[in-house]
Amino acid sequence: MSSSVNKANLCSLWACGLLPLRLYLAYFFSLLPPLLGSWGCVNLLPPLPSDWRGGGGQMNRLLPRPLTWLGCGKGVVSAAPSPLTGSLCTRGRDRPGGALALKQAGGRVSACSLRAACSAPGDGASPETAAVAMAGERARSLGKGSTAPGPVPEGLIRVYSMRFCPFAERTLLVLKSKGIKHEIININLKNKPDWLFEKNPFGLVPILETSKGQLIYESPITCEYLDEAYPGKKLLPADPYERAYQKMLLERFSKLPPLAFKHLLAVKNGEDSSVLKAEFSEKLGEFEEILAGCKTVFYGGDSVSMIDYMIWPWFERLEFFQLPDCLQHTPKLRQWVEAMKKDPAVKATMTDTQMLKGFFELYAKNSPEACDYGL
Ligand SMILES: N[C@@H](CCC(=O)N[C@@H](CS)C(=O)NCC(=O)O)C(=O)O
Repeated sequence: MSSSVNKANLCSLWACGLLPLRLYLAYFFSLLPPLLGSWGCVNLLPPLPSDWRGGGGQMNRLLPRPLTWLGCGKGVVSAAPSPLTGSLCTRGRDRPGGALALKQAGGRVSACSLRAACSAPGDGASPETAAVAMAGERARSLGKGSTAPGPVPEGLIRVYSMRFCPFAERTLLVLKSKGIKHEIININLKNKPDWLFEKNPFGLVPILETSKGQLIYESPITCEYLDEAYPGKKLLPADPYERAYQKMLLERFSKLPPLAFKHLLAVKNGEDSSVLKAEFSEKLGEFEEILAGCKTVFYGGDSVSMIDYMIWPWFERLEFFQLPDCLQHTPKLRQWVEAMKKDPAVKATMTDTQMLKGFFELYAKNSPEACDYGL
């Protein structure tokens, strides 16, 4: 053990080994508050390795090298497997904006933000919210003042996302459809971290980051990158004309999202939305005709391909955009929607309309809580 780990930290290190076990047991048996007291646990990335549960001794074995605690916003970092891929226990109540740095002896420094840290029991948080993931689909978003997450671990790709973003959903659909191992970092788009602009000069999500530090943004580009860089089922056709055709369809479709958004705003503001609705329906009619011409279930054949995923998030949101009856005169599109709903990647990324509405209520008010709605 490094000499720079003082006695107090050493104790915490051992204590922490017992905590994940306690946390998980407590979690399952709903006994979290009495068992944990003022301790909390932030689940950083993938699930704990099974031997984590063995307690302090085994936890030490999990650490490849001794770990030095360097600093933490509020609370005390006890221990973490490195490089930040397991569970991190902190003592006390971690407040958004806290940051910490962890250093492996002789290794690199990893920084991570406690913006998404746990709510300590007794904070009014339910036992279910006492453990909050920093990375993951349901992780709280990182905002201004947060530290940029450290390097992406080998074998993973990171996506900077926002839980309600239809553009980011495209990227997630491709990640899930191809079974690509990934981690999700949610971004607070109403209170953006400064470092977001270093990842994407437009300051938008989605963004992909590779373990080599490469950054890829703009949803169609992220999706094409994933399709090309990863093996398995190819979502874009191999034939150059078919590929170009899908891209032309996407270009045509790109007129629909702004219309849907304008329609939603008009309805929300009590304005006359009928012209916008008619325009949206007309464009949808073009997609009905195209599908009828394909004579297949999906736009690229009888299995889902890239163009289906690219346009799906807006069909999923028709009710949210207050446009559900737009499919009344488009039977082919209705069949397509039903077929899409059976796709595993689509099932895994669906968001409930009520959640979308709740998010948008806050988003429209520029609330910094919007992106974390429902967490
Ligand atoms: N053309 C971009 C659009 C992405 C986009 O607009 N993302 C929204 C979230 S749904 C965003 O980041 N908004 C932040 C902002 O507008 O400042 C793409 O396809 O990736």
